[in-house]
Amino acid sequence: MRDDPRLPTTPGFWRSPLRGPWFTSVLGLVLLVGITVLFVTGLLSYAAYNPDLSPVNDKTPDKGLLGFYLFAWPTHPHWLYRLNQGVHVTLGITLIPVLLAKLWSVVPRLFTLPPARSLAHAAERISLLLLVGGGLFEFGTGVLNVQLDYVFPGSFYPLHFYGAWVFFAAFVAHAFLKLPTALRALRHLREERDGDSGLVTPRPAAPTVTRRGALWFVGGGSLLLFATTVGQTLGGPLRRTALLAPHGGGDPGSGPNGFQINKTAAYAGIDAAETGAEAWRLVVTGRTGTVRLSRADLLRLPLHSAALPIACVEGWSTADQWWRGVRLRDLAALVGHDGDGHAVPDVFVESLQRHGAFRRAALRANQVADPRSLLALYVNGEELSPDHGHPARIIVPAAPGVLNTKWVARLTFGDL
Ligand SMILES: Nc1nc2c(c(=O)[nH]1)N[C@H]1C(S)=C(S)[C@@H](COP(=O)(O)O)O[C@H]1N2
Ligand SMILES: [Mo]
Repeated sequence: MRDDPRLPTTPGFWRSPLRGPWFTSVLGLVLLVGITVLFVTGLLSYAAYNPDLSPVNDKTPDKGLLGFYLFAWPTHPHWLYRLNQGVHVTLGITLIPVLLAKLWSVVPRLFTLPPARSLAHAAERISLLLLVGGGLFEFGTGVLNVQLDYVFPGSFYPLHFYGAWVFFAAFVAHAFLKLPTALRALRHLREERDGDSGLVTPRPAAPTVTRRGALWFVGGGSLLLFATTVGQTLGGPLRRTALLAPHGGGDPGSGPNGFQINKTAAYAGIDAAETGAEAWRLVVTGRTGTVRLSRADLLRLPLHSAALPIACVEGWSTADQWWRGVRLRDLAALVGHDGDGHAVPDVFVESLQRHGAFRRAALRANQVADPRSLLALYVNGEELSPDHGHPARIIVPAAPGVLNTKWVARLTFGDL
């Protein structure tokens, strides 16, 4: 029974002559580098959300020690989040063929019998379960988030965050155990010495492609995904090549407001009646009380310009746009945070929107203090369009798009 080649638990069931330590090792080393970069850019992306600022940004209040590295996300250089997230999403998508090929190359071992030869072997197999499960989970939730427009709004963050720690812990253990074997396999480039890897089939079928050919095939798949994704983080005509990117590609229209829109005013339930000059007031609260400002009041304050991108967690971003509006720190000064022994504090931003995960956001003091952080009224010389947040939106250098709240109604300054 144990030798029946019709059963996947029998080594002879797996017949591809491609499988072997060399093939697995090449793919494994690519993933070692790639997944490490994914982990680092992922943690940085998480830090960029100000996840420790209550009451709204903190979607993972139980992170405990896992938030050890959180720091005040900087505002320089202004394209920092655009680069970080472009690398995270583009690289993640590009690595999918490599991940699948790697799993394919080791699949016979999934069926090895007996399931555990010893305690150490059992521990190793459990760690592999976390590795494969965690990997599929992280790539899966990432792709779903990018493609399906937040199928799990809000809960994506804790899922992808805690999943990343589980996955990466198993990944580090696996890399530690396997790196010597992988390097050895690469050094013996030609001779396929199986050792006890259990990867080489005892019953090879006739080859239809060489190992190198198979690697080119995987690499070609990665290249294709890269070429149809990367356009969403690049500006100009290349954006049209982002065939796989749901928001980043396509045609956002032309003119000053002609750049990507995440949620439209209609989607967010913003009624033109509440954004008109008659109805709309900005309510600003701080140390010395509350002031209510009409759009005309805002226009009498000093206006400043800044060239800044919108960079979404989904990986798409815009080139720099010219925003014009009132500095956040000037608004803070109106309510008693004037720098005169009263340092600029954090701010809690609320929009007119009544439902949705991104209707509110918290910004940190260093973001409020930056002279390029604006409550923008204009973009590229024109009033903001309804979809880009008319009558006023937040724009902060180097911050994730989700912190750039549109249709702002209320700013509350104070330490959060
Ligand atoms: N009120 C409100 N502001 C919001 C959002 C939202 O859904 N509601 N989406 C945010 C996200 S996730 C991004 S990426 C940017 C996109 O800005 P844009 O649509 O002007 O490109 O707006 C941010 N501001
Ligand atoms: Mo976003």
